[in-house]
Amino acid sequence: MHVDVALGPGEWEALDLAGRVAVVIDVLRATTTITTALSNGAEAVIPFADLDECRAYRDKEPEVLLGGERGGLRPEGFDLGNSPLEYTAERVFGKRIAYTTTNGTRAIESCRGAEEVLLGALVNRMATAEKLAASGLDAVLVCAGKYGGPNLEDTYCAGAIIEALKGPVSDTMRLTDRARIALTVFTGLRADGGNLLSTTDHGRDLVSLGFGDDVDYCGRTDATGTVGCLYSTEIRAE
Ligand code: 3SL
Repeated sequence: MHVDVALGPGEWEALDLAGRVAVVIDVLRATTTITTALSNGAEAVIPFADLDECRAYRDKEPEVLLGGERGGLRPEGFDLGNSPLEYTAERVFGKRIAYTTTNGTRAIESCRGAEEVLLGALVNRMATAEKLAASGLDAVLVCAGKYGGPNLEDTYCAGAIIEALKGPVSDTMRLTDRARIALTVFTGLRADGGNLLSTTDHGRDLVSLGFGDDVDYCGRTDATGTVGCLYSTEIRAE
């Protein structure tokens, strides 16, 4: 199994995704929030890179919830922001959610050429690795990053998923240099465990916006077995 990592948006365009599984990673907070919504029974999350397109979708389908953020905050007229803690079973069970964020939904959009697209985060790290191993396909872990470049939390999560993959496919796993960078970040920082996220650039921004509880939640490794998968235009639990 060949495993590559796109560390940030500058690397998305050159990716050859044909015949591969892409795993989108935006630990703070998009892929954690989508995973939480699905694990709390949301029927589907419909991702939009563009805010106006997301609103227009709800105009056509008034029963959907609108969720997401700009600048970390709930956009005007939205039902839900981007805090995973808002996506409780009471709010989302059985619902379809039209969802847009600054980086995460753009990263999902960039993976449409892949054979399969999974949504990975720390909260579903082991479950994501198991789905990857079961696919038998080569993998590209696509980090959302920040400010057009890499960030620590997504690189760390990519490394955590690769580490978890070692069990099932160690004999056949071939890592690119970028995948080895992610694994090295993970092995070097894993002792920091749950405290790591709050020390990152984006973690600090979220804490200063009052989302410290989100940052703690996003660091709960292997909290769920739910993995979102993109089916055409919708993300559903696999
Ligand atoms: O950019 C994104 O996709 C978001 O996850 C960013 S935030 O954590 O909601 O600020």
